[in-house]
Amino acid sequence: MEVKNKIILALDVPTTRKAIEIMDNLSDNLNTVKIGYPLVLAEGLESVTRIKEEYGCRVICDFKVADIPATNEKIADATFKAGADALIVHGFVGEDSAASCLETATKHGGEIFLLTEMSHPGAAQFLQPVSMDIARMGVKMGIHNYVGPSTRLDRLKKIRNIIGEDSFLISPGVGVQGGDPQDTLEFANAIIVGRSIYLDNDPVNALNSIIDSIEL
Ligand code: BMP
Repeated sequence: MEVKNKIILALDVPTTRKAIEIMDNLSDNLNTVKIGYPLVLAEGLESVTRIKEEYGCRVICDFKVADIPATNEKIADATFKAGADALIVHGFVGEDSAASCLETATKHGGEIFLLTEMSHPGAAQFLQPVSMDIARMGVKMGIHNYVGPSTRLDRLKKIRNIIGEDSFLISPGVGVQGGDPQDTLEFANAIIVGRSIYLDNDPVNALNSIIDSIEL
């Protein structure tokens, strides 16, 4: 797979203006960005539409959707109408809630990513005991895309084993949270990187360094 497809930029910046400034410099080396609450709560879903139109990249909306099915449907509908290609959905809320997002995504020709286990220390508190069950639920539902932690590679490996080689697994936690790009890509198809790139004094160089470390 082309290295461009292996890095997803988390655009957790406070303004569309800042997002555009970063993307003007980095978009040649990226195919996919992840946009979440930090940007959308500040600037609205128009920020998603704008980035999609301006750069034509794949946009994953990270709204970690975790509500009842009827509300999930509305959230997913608004997200795909804004131009998102994919939506990140929590699994712990159960099959009906995730199914609602999956159906809505399919209606729009979009996809969902099922979040299994998270990368932060607190994930061990409540989520970890059920994360492999969430992955199994996703497989049963026929979900193709998953999110799993780069900060616990033993767990990421287990998730990969459950979802199988043909599923698409993306992994946050690389860089500031401690995950390593190359090690993570042993199990994940792509890494998600935010602060290590957009907070760097030289984001172009930061992205290129990650690309080089992957290509080695
Ligand atoms: P950073 O590289 O700055 O740590 O950003 C990681 C990104 O991935 C953030 O957008 C964060 O919300 C998201 N994320 C995560 O870090 N861990 C998870 O388990 C799930 C996430 O979506």
